[in-house]
Amino acid sequence: MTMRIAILGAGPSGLAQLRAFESARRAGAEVPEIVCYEKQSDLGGMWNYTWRTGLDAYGEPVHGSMYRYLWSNGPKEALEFADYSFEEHFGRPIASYPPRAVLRDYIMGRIEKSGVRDQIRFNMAVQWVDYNQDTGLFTVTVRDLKKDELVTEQFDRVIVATGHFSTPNAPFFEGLERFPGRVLHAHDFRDACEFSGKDLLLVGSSYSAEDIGTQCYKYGARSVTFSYRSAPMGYDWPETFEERPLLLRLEDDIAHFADGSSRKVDAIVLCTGYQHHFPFLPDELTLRTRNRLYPGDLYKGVFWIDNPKLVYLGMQDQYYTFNMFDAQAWYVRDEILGRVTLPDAAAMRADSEAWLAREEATTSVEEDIDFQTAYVRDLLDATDYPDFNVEAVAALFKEWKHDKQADILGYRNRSYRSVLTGTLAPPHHTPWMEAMDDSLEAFLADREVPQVRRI
Ligand code: FAD
Ligand code: NA7
Repeated sequence: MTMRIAILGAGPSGLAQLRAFESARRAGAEVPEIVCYEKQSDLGGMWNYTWRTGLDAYGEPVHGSMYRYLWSNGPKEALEFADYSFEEHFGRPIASYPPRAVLRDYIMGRIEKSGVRDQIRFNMAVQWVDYNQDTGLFTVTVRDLKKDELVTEQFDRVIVATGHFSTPNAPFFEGLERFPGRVLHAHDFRDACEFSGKDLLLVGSSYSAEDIGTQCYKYGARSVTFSYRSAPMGYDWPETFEERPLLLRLEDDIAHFADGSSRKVDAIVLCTGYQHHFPFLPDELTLRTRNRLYPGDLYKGVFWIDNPKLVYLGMQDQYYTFNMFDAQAWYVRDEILGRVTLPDAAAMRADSEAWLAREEATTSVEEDIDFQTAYVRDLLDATDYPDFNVEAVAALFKEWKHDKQADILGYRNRSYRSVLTGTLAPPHHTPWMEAMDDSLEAFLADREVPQVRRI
């Protein structure tokens, strides 16, 4: 009987897995039967924008955490698929920091070209996965959302690619329940225009805080106060920004901070990160980790050591994204096709722990970038994924960090060189702070299309 594989999720990670098998099939390999379950009605994962928050049309938790006016927060040259350049997709060089719709178009382009869409079953939400020790098979139970029916199928392998930026980590602060303004987690943030003219408090000091803060400023917020738990971000912020230590409590609309200071705010966004959440997995198969570069219990960052027939893709905190998911997917494919053999459990655990220790020893962003670069390099060297100069991408990430530090509102105006094509990206027609329209059409136009500013 043909081996059967279930891929859970059709975001960039799940799509990377489909694409990896397809490339082997086209090269003449016999590949397993693959079923990819996706609860949304289209592929693209997080890159699909939805206006919905809370529950979707079928009562499932809304996956999307992306918002309107979201532009890539890293240069596109750092995430380029090694087998499909931006230049190939768009037919010409484009600027380094595209808005969400442009990146989604790029993801879709590779997939439509590879013809794997037929393997995806849309509107199918995975409810439960069981492993039977006796048969060595997984039973996957999925709700067909349109028919409102449960469907059960058996598989030899399960690949979890459901992402980890959808279930909010939402801490409580005393007085929050009586705060008179709007309180939301970044997961539910959709439109910066809502906060025009307002004094905003953002709790957190990482990517979401920084990006939602600068967005809100761009679209007219009166002031932005960040509250950090560990350390301030330390950018050269505009005058109406400030960074304060941890929020201790709220009294009505007055926020009190750990340094004894206070200020009145109109709305609060908890930019406090996400939980790895797998409600469809039994305890013994569930990955438990904080957001880190090397989650434990996984060999090569992907194989569940206690039962390597279960794989997790894309569960790392991410400098690298699309190209790292590809490197993982190609490696997983080769193990499934018998081209790579896994060592015994003790050796896998020792290897994983060595990586964990190495991650824990890093002391700077540069070392973190080097760490993830070494991880991607380790995977790349073992497969036929088109080799790309991952060390040159690491240099891009360091340049990006430097550019951000130098100019948090202007770093998206910079251009970087593709390590695939050697092309230096052209500048965008409009500085990011003035580019109010985030559509694909506006981005790809020769110049800014005038529009009314909606504030
Ligand atoms: P996801 O994209 O999250 O896809 C997971 C898929 O699994 C989804 O389609 C979901 O519907 C599906 N799924 C989940 N549960 C189930 C279930 N039970 N049954 C069936 N299907 C299910 N990365 C960048 O490279 N650049 C950026 O600028 C950038 N900005 C970001 C901004 C925000 C606000 C967020 C949240 C993330 C950002 N990222 C960015 C990271 C982004 O998450 C990755 O680029 C990428 O989307 C991760 O791919 P994934 O396939 O692992 O997960
Ligand atoms: P991150 O990068 O995981 O960061 C979470 C932030 O939330 C970080 O600054 C944490 O502080 C802070 N945090 C977490 N818990 C608390 C509590 N209890 N109190 C105060 N602050 C807290 O998540 P992001 O949402 O920023 O980014 C995730 C992805 O979304 C990323 O890929 C982006 O591109 C978009 P810490 O530093 O740990 O003290």
